[in-house]
Amino acid sequence: MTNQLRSNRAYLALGSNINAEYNISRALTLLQQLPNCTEWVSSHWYLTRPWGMTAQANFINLVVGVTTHYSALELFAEMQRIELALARVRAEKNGPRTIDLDLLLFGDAVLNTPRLQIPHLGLTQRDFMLLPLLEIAPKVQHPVLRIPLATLAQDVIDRQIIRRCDTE
Ligand code: PH2
Ligand code: MG
Ligand code: MG
Repeated sequence: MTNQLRSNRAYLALGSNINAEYNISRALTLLQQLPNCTEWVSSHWYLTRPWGMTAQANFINLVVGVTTHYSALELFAEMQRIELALARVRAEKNGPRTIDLDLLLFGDAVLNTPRLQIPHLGLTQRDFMLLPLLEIAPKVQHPVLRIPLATLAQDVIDRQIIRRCDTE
């Protein structure tokens, strides 16, 4: 059930490497139409090398922040609905995708279910999640490790970011 009184600040990662500019714009429009969600902010868009399965097109990645009255599971369900609306077909693990919406942080929540893990398990290893997140939330702490994400960002070994896109 939606709790109308409590709100949380959540951070979502967006990624696409099929028709990326179009699909990311569509996803942002659909996200911003969600009820129970206000104060959207967006990082810049970043052109990134594929992580994991490397024989695929470069990605565009960014992170958005939102204040929401949804629970984490409710917000995640809405994100999955938007992925389906954008005709995401889950073919290969880490393979090409029209849109990927990942929930990085949800307030101070720590969640470990088969469907959803918060913080996102890739957050501390992926520069394309950490750097855009720090752009819009420079002081945010890791809810388990209780240290600033800015400190963790210094230790990221794999660097996927090629450059910031100058149009967005
Ligand atoms: N997402 C993946 C796998 N690899 N690589 C980049 N650069 N950006 C992504 O968003 C990405 C990826 C699985 O979700
Ligand atoms: Mg992902
Ligand atoms: Mg995903």
